[in-house]
Amino acid sequence: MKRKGQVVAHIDLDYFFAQIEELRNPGIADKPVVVCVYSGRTEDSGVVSSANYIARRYGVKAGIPIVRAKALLKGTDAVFLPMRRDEYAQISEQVMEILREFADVVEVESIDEASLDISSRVGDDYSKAMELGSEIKRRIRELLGLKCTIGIACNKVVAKIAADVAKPDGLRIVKPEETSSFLAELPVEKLPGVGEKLRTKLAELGVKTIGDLAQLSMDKLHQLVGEKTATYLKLAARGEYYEPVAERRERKQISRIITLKQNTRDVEEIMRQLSTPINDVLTKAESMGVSFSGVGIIAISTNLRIITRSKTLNEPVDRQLLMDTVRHLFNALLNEQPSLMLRRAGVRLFDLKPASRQTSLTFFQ
Ligand code: TTP
Ligand code: CA
Ligand code: CA
Repeated sequence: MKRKGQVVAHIDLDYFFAQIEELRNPGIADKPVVVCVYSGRTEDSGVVSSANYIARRYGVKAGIPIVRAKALLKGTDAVFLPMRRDEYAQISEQVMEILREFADVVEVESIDEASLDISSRVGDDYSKAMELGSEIKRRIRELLGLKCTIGIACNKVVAKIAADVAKPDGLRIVKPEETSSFLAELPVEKLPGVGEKLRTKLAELGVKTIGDLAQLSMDKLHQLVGEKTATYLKLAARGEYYEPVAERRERKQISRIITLKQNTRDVEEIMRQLSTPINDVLTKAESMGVSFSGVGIIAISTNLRIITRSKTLNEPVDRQLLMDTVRHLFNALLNEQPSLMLRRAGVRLFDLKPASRQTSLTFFQ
C-alpha cells in the first residue's frame, strides 16, 4: 500500500458560493453574506448553502435553516442571496481547468475541491511543492479573483485535512516525516469519513483524537463499522491511506480560456485571439471521440466579473457553426452590456455525445 514519493495537493475554495457572490458584487464583501437554498414553501423556508467568514462569526454556517440565520444576523446589514448553482458550476469548471495546468492527474472531488498528484512535477522536494502551491493560489486569484486553501502531503487524506486546518486563504505543507505528529492531536472528526454518529460512538470508547484512533484495536473499530470502513479508518488515521489520485468523472464539457493581449470589446479581435483555443477544444473533442451540440462563451471583465452565455443547437456542431455561434454570443453579450470591457475570453463545448460511427471510424483509422 505504501507508495513512496507521492505528493498530493488538495485545493478547496474558500466559502465558495458566497465568495462568488462577493466577486460579482464587491459592495457586499464587508457584510455578512449568506447564500440560501429557498425551498419555496414559505418566504424564508430553506437552508443556508454557504456563508462568508463575516457571517460565520455570528454562528451562521451551511445547513442551518434560513430563519435561524436571519435571527443570528438580526440588526446587521447581512445580505441573503439565492443560490445560482449553474453559474457556480461554470466557475468550478474554470478552476479545474486551471488546476490541470499544474498536474497530470486531477481528481475533482466536489464542486469546489480537487486533489492533484504533483509527484512528477516536484519529485519528493517539499520546498518545490510549497512553491507550486503558492503558484496555484496566485493563478486562481489572478485569473478568477478567487481565494482558496491548499494542503500538501503524502496522500489525499492528509492533504485534505491540511487544507481544512489552514482555511481560509491558507497553504499548509505536511512533510512525510511530520504526518504522524500533525494528525495525532487533531479531533477525530477532522478525518474524512468520521461523521457525528461515529464521533459519538468513538468518544464513548475514549477516542477523541486521530492519534487515539490510530491506536484503537482493529477489533474494537470493527465492532463499530464494517470491515472496509474499519480498514480505511485505521490506515487514514495513521496517515497511510495511499489511494492514488485518479480522474473519476466523465468529462461533461471541454473549455479553454485565454487572457486577451489587451482589454477589448471588439468582437473580431476577440475571435482572432480565440482561434487557437477553438482549435484546441475541437482537437480535444476529436481525441475524446465526442461530438457536441452545446456551445458556450466565457467572458471575464476587467474587474474580474465572470459572465457566461450559451446556446444548445439541434445538431452536432462543426467548426463553422462553432465559430458563428461564438461570434453571435459575444456580439449579443457586448451589445447588451455597453460598458463591458473584457480581460479574458473563452469557449466551452458541452452536451458531449459519442461521435457518430462514421466519425469515430475515421478517427481510429
Ligand atoms: P464547502 O467547501 O464545505 O464550504 P465553503 O466553500 O462554503 O466554505 P469553506 O471556506 O469552509 O470551504 O462547500 C463548498 C460549497 O458547497 C459551498 O460554498 C456551498 C455548497 N454547500 C451546500 O450547498 N450545502 C452544504 O451543506 C455544504 C457543506 C456546502
Ligand atoms: Ca470550500
Ligand atoms: Ca469543499
